[in-house]
Amino acid sequence: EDGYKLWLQYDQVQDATKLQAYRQTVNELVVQGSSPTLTAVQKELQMGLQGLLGKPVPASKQANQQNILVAGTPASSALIKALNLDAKLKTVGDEGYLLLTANQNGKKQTVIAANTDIGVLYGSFHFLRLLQTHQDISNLSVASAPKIKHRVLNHWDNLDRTVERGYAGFSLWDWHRLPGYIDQRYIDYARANASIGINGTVLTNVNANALVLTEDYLKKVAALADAFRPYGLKVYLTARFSAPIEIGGLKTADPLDPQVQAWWNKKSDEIYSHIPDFGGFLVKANSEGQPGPQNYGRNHADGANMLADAVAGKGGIVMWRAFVYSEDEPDDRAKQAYNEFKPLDGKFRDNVLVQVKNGAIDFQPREPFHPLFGAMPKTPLMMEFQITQEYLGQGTTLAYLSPMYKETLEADTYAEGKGSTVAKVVDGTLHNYQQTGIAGVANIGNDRNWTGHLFGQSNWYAFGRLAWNHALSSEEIAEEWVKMTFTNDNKFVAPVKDMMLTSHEAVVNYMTPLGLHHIMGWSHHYGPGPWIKDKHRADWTSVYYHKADEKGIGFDRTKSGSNAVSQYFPPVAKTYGNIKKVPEKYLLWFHHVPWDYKVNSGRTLWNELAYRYSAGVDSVRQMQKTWDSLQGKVDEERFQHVKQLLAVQEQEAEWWRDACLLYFQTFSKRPIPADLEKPAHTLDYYMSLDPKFVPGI
Ligand code: BDP
Repeated sequence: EDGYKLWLQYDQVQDATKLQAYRQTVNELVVQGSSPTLTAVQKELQMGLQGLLGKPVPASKQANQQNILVAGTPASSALIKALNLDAKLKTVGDEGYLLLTANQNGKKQTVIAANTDIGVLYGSFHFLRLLQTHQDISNLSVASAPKIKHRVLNHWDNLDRTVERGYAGFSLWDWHRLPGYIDQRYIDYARANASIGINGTVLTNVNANALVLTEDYLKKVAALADAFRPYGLKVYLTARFSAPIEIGGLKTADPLDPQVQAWWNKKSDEIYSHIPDFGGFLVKANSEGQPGPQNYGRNHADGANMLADAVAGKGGIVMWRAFVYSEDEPDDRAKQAYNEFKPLDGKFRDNVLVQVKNGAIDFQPREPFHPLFGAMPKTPLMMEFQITQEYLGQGTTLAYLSPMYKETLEADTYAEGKGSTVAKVVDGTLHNYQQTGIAGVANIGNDRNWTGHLFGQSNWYAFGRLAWNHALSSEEIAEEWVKMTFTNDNKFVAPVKDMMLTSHEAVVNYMTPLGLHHIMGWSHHYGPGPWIKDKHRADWTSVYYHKADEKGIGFDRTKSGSNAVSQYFPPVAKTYGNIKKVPEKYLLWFHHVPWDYKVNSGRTLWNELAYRYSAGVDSVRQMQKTWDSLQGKVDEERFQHVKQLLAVQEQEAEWWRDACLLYFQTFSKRPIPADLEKPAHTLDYYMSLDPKFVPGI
């Protein structure tokens, strides 16, 4: 097994009692009605059941037998209609579904019912998951609906198939062979997304290329959209703000210029003529060199609204990113997005969502939640998480990210008093947003196993599951994923789940403990580079963020420093701003702390730092031991893949620990505690390694 099948393995159920019960319950499959999505439903159920039950399940248009599985909508299926589910179906909306055990004309039925075909497909995947994870299906009563409307992957894929911050090969989109050639991968990609409820995909990099908006490319995009459509996956594109100049021959891209507006309107017509259900645009503007409305003295709302108007009549949306910070701005980078966007609250069209990264810097291994969440009650804010591990060890690191996502989602903004969690902002319940969305920067490439590191699949999976239902626990999600991907054998599931649940903290410990951030190698962000300084942008150096000196370490974001804490609502500002109250995990994010400051453990800050770095390494070694003990419980191919990568990760963890401690020691001038492992090399050695990883330097 090479991992291609992801969590949709559909291996035969090994538990004999369960197998027998499932076989009895599902004698026959009845999917009435016809549509591409219902065809996908039938195909998936037949394939899944054949695998799981170890025998084909006959499909029929009539209920001939006892113990049938019926899937459909009241509109497409007389059997579903006869169940009179209207009241229940009302509660699950356009994409939700019911899983029920029912009796009709004396025949026992297992029912997958929804208002729409896509709801039926989501329900079918849920049903299969129950079997994949050995749940009881004899008396089903499930109602499920997504909490967030737009659940979207962001591919940072370039048209030459390189992937920005991608560590799993090249882009899945084979532009050269499109539109004529539809790779089976596209279908399997759509299946995988549908299985976790992801309903949108932005095909192209936020650092955008206008070419994708030309006729030839639109035909290719349309072919992908056609392949994805039965699976409920809408296609979106990134819009390069200067496209009217680059491909339209105009002299300006000023959003208030009527010619520019007309160009986008026409472009939108053209796009929709190829892709009638086109989702809309994702835009990175006036950020890291991307053009935007500010080039013309306009603001983000002017830019977003122009594009929003172009797609509004066709049901499109604009996801306008709030990831902005300027090298000319002397203020703390962490404050800039808030300062720019907060005053624009209420100024955006109804079909604009402002897409905000989970934290105010940039996808660090750990960040406190972005202060914009809760601060824009009149503007739907959508969450942007990073699934690809840009700052998290990239392709060689096992880090299960659900705990990181949950940490942000569960954080309390106090925007409307206690309990105003980020999740409630994002799902729209706090401020009654009409549009809601969540995006994950994809970790998917054309590697055979999709994500490079096999465990990267769990992050794609977790993102989708949380996008559907952010109330799920990281543990539940891990358990599902392990069972579906590998086995239900609890001797495997329990230790692997534990390993996953501790893995993110392990990485935080050996990279950026106690609130440290952005100390990775210059530009590539792989490996330690706390010594990075004197570059053309201060806010891309490490010393800007850790501020280590003889006295201590950390970024003072309290009143005595940048006062970034003031952007949070008062209860949060008070907690984060108080060195005694701030959660220790954010200590150095908000405070410049003396080396001898006593932390919760009773140790000095310096010693604590040393212990944390070491603990991170120890955790990786523990993961190795756990994995080694599981040889034989998983196929050798996947076993060896993970084993080798864990060995690489151990070396990286040591590298991080040693490089960071030696470097910070030049300021702290204190010894590494005697009971800890000593660095293997000198600081000069580690500093000499770094640039070699950077092409062109
Ligand atoms: C940073 C990446 C950069 C992206 C940027 C973004 O380093 O490659 O273009 O974010 O999100 O994390 O736009």
